[in-house]
Amino acid sequence: MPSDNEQIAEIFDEIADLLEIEGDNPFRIRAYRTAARNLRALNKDVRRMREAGEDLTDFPGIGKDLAAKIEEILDTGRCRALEKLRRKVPPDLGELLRLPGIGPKRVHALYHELDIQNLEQLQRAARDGEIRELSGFGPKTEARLLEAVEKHRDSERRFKLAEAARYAEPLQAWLEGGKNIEQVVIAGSYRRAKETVGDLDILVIARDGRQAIQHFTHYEDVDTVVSSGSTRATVILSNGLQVDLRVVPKVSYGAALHYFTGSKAHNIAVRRIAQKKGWKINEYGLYEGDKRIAGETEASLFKQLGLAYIEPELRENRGEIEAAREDKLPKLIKLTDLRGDLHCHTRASDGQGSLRAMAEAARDRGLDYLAITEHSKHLAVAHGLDSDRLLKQVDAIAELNDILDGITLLSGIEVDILEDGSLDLPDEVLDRLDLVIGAVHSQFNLSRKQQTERILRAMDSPHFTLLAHPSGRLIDKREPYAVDMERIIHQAAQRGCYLELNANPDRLDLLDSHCRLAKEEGVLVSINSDAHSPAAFEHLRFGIGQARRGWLEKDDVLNTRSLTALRKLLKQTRQ
Ligand code: DGT
Ligand code: CA
Ligand code: CA
Repeated sequence: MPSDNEQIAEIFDEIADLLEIEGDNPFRIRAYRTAARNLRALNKDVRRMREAGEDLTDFPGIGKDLAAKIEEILDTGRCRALEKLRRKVPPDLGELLRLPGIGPKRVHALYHELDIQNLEQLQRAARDGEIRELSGFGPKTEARLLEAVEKHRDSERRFKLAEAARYAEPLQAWLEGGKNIEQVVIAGSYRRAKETVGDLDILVIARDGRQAIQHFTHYEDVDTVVSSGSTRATVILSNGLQVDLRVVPKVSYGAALHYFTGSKAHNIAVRRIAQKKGWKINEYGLYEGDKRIAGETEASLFKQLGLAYIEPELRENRGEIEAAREDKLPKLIKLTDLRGDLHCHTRASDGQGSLRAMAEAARDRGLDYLAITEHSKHLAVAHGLDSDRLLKQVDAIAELNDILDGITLLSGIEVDILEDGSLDLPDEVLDRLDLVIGAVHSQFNLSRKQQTERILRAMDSPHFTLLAHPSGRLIDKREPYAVDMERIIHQAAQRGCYLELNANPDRLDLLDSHCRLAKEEGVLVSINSDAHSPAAFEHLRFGIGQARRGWLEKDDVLNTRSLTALRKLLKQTRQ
């Protein structure tokens, strides 16, 4: 189906959904639905038909009003009527409509009588027995709704990037071992290094599509084959992760890779550029009329469109296209740019390795320095160190440094920032360390103002070097605490201290948008593993992915500096 038709059909469907929830005129709603269906059934491109001078109102079900909307979408890529509706209706209500057993009338009632705006609220209300009280619902409907919403939320489950990688990498290796399979790449949000992925989108170049699909569906970890054909298949792995695989021809490989890497917002913006030039872009290539003018590689596609090559992590339509046009894209940081790691734990607090084991593991990853930063005493559950234990560790580190080859250990601490913003250890002890990481581990529920003041006050300490996991969020588990991050970043610039990007896959904190803000303010970011075991230096690669999503370059990152340069910078933060 031509992609313009699909785009317009999607817009019309969404308008119909929103009108239904609003309780609009049923005839009007049906007109949008019918038009969407007809557009999908049509095997001609509306754009071409219009350019050929055909009258859109000649189609079945398209009146003057809808024809005008189609023209608006073709010309501008936008639809103002939809935008207006979206502003009026809470954004997640449309999801409720997609549940079995719930139509627009019911969404209307749930919204207007119980103020239910999304699946989570629906689930809670059903569990609390509130829904049976509504007229026209009753206990049976409530139970059915609860079951439907739970099932739906299960299938909507997202996987943390690291967990997806544990499944994706062996699968990729399996595919690469397949007969006649030339190339395998995982596209989608996985390639963009999003913090979580909904499913995996794999592209394969193969001489024989059917054979490649066979090989895929026979992977040992496949739990269910949802569909399988000659060029595409969808399966669910044993952990519930869905994998879509497509076999693409070599000449279309770049176009397909670009299309299925996304994001959708980026794709739409790129498509607009092609349209402005009078070209057409889809997953098979970039076309001028019927002639393919690019698409075998992503590079050829960008080049033809007048854009510099855009790294996948930047493809979110957050300014990367404008930057590519002006050749002002950042040269993104790479894993091999890291020279050290400034945050890890040993058995002395809640880690699992000895000092030496951690040092050697970091060295084996190619790092030149590693800061040992245990918890402080306030965090009793993690066996936080008091002054005595910490000073003993400082001595032990000095001794070990004398005999270690190929890596230097630094003495630090991950000190608790107490509720009033003071640090959990006395100044004269902190003074003995190479660096001090301040961390919020308690009182997550302070008001935004109190939380901000607390952190700002901690940063004022003369020994403060680096703010650990600045937002405090745990992906899927704990929302970021309320805090004025802009002010904290601004203050870090004034004060001359740094922010951590904690690479633990459950955290990935600094958030990508805040990385960009830090860069703009000139605040260096330290990408730290927060390793609690020798194997956990592996986390650094996920931190790099996050930093790249935040537009960071080598020079924006503190621990790309040589040990000598780092020591100088650490000294400067002391006041
Ligand atoms: P996910 O799986 O939710 O983590 O996110 P993605 O980005 O992997 O999304 P997915 O799996 O639905 O689709 C893969 C890519 O395919 C997406 O990034 C862009 C492209 N794509 C999917 N649907 C559309 C669409 O309706 N329009 C356009 N232009 N591109 C789409
Ligand atoms: Ca995906
Ligand atoms: Ca997908």
